[in-house]
Amino acid sequence: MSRDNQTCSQEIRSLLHSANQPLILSHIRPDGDAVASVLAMGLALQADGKKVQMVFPEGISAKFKFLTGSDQIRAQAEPGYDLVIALDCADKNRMGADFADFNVDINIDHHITNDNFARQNMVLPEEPATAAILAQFLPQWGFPITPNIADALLTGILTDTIGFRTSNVSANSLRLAANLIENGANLTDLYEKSLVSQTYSASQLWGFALSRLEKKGRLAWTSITLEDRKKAGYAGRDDADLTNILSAIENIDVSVLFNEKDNSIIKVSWRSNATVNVSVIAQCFGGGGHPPAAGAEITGSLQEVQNMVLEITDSYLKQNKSKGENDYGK
Ligand SMILES: [Mn+2]
Repeated sequence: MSRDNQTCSQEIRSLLHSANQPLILSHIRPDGDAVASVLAMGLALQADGKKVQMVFPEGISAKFKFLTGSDQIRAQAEPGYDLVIALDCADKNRMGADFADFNVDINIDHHITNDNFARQNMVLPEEPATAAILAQFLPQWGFPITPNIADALLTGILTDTIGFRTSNVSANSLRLAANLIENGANLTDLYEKSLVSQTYSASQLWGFALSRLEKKGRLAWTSITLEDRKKAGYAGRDDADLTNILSAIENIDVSVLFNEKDNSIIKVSWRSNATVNVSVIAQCFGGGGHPPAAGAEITGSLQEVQNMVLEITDSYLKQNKSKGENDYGK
């Protein structure tokens, strides 16, 4: 760890210990890592006797409600907090409209696009999940990993790495996971609940969306429409993990999912293999993310957004190919 990170880690440790009423936030449309990181930090600080607030303005997916502490999650912050912690959140706007102007004390994240918006910023883009950062540092900061905290952290790592299969998984990530299992996390149970099990309506939603699957060269895409959602009876606003299915198609470098929301907003999600950095494309559209997985929200009709995004993604792929190099780095 660099000297800067070491100093930052010590500052974070003392901020965490001197707080009495920490407020813990993450990003809008929370994924498994967001929920898991907030719960792990929340449970750790609670065990230390602090009055903790864990806030997600839109609530969390039913999928993660099996995690201990999820019943304490609230939609709004109550006054009285004395420390603001943002986890897995690349910038303040991603915290949601309610919190975008908050002064954040601690920012712990692994997004390469993080703009260091807090007083103390521990941003480690080489880590595959924010939960992996917490799994490393919570014990160093003096907060023991209980079985419930271990379950949360392993869920965060599992979901962000799609079951340890993203290219940023290292031997160290597996050692961290092994430690979590030794601390009481149940790998089989968490894997089933967070990655394998799907509702019937989610499976139907996949069917409707996959019936429109298309590809051009090494680019594949499809969409989820509002109509699909209605027909499938799918209540969630997310993509039912369809991106994980798209990213499994062979001989494809980049897959794109267009998810139609209300009010002419299209959520676009890019996934890539190790040769293309899709966070660069997402940033062109005001979004962000990681080299292998990025997203943006674009206003327009599904058709308009699809045409525009596919054109730019395709030309980026061609450019990437003609450069003959891999700017994904490692
Ligand atoms: Mn994450």
